[in-house]
Amino acid sequence: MTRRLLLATLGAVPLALSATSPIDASRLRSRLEELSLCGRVAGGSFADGVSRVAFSDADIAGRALVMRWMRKAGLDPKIDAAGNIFGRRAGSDSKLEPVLFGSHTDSVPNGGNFDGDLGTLSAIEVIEALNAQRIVTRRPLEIVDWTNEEGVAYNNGLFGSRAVAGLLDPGEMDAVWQGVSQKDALKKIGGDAGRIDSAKRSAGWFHAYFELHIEQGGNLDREKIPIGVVEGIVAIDRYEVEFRGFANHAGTTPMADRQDALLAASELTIAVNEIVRGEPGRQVGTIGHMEVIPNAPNVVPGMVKMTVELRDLSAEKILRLGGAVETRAREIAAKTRTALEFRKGSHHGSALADPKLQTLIEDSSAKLGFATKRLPSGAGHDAQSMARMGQMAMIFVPSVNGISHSPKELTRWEDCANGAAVLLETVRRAAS
Ligand code: HGY
Ligand code: MN
Ligand code: MN
Repeated sequence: MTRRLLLATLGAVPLALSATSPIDASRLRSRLEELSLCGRVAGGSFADGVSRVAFSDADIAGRALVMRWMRKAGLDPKIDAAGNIFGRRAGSDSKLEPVLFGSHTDSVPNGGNFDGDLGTLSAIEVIEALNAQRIVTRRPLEIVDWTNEEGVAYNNGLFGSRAVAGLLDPGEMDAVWQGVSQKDALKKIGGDAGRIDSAKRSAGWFHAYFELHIEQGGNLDREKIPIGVVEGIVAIDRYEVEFRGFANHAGTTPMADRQDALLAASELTIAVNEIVRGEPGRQVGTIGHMEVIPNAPNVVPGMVKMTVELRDLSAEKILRLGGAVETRAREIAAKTRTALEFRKGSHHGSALADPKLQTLIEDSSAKLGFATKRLPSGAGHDAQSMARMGQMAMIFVPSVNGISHSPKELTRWEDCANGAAVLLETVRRAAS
C-alpha cells in the first residue's frame, strides 16, 4: 500500500477519486458547465457566473436541463404545485419511506456556478452511478430541485421546501414582486398556486434528507479538508424597511429643511453594523438591497426601501437584535423627520443536523479516504425546512477563499467529484 494511500485510508490525505469511482466526474463537470449557460451574461464565460433568479427565463431553462438529465437517468420528473421537481427511483421495498436528497438551481443575481447546482446535479449523478452498478437500494430514492431557495424573488427564501413542510407565511401567495404575482410566477415553472396546499407532505414522509452543498465560507479551504459535515444551519430573519421623506430640488432645498430618506437609510446601515458587532458571537447582519426613489442626481431622495437580514444559530439572539435595530430605526426617522415602515419579511428557524446521519457521512468519507470536519452553516438551506419533517444532514465541500454569491464562487472539480462520491456512499448506506 503506497504511503499516500495509507495516509488517505487514515483520513489524513484526501484520496482523489480513483478512476474506478462510480461517479462520472467529467460528466458532472460538463453538466455544471452546461447549466452555467442558463443565465450567463451575453458574451461572458464560465468565470462570469450566472444570474438565474427563480422564475426567470434563465431559471426555466436551467430547470428544463435538470429534467432532461433526470430522464436520461431513467427518472420520470414530476413538478409539484410549488414548482419543486422530484424524481423517484424504486427500491426493492416500495413500502419504505424514501431517502430524499437534492438541492436547488436558482441563483442570486451575478451569482456563482456551484451554489445549489452541485447538490442538484450530484443527486442525478448518484442515480446514474447506481444504475451503472445495477444496484437497487432497499429504500426508494427521491431526488429534488427546490423552487426559489434564494428568495431573491419575493424576498422570502426556501419557498419550495417550505411549501412541502407547510411553512408558507400567511398571505405569501398574494405577494407581487417586480410587477409579477407569486401566482403567475409559479405558473411559469409549472406550479399551481390554486393547489399550493397539495405540495405539503406529512412529517416522516422521507427516511432521511441529505444535501450536498458548497460551504460558501472559507473553513474547509483554509484547513485543506475535503469534506465538511454540517452540525446546524443558522436562523435567518429578514426585515423590509421603508423611510419616507420628501423628494425636493437638490439645488434649492436648504440642508436644514430636508427630509432626506437616503440619509436616514444610510444612518440605519451604519447602525445595523454597530448593533450586530456590539456583542461577542458569530451573528451577522446585512443590508443587501436598497432602492432609492426617485434615484436622480438632482433630487433629494423622497423614499428608500431596504432590507435588513440578521443571522445566527440562536433564533432568540437575532430576534433581540432585530428589536434593537427597529428601535434605532425609529430614533433615526424622528431625527431626520422621515416616516418609517419596519416590517418582518421572513423568519427561517435554525435547524440541527441529525447526529447519526452526521456520523454516517463521516464513515462514508473515511471509507473513501476523505478527512472531515464538523462545522455550522452560515448559509441557509432547504435542509432547514426538511429538518421540520424528519432527520437531515448536509455534506459540504470547500469554497475557494470562502467566496460565494459571486461570479468568483469556485469549488475545485476534484472537490465537486469528491462530494458527489460521499453523497453516493452516504445515500447507498442510508437506503440499504
Ligand atoms: O442566503 C443563503 O444563505 C443561501 O445561499 N440561500
Ligand atoms: Mn444554496
Ligand atoms: Mn445561495
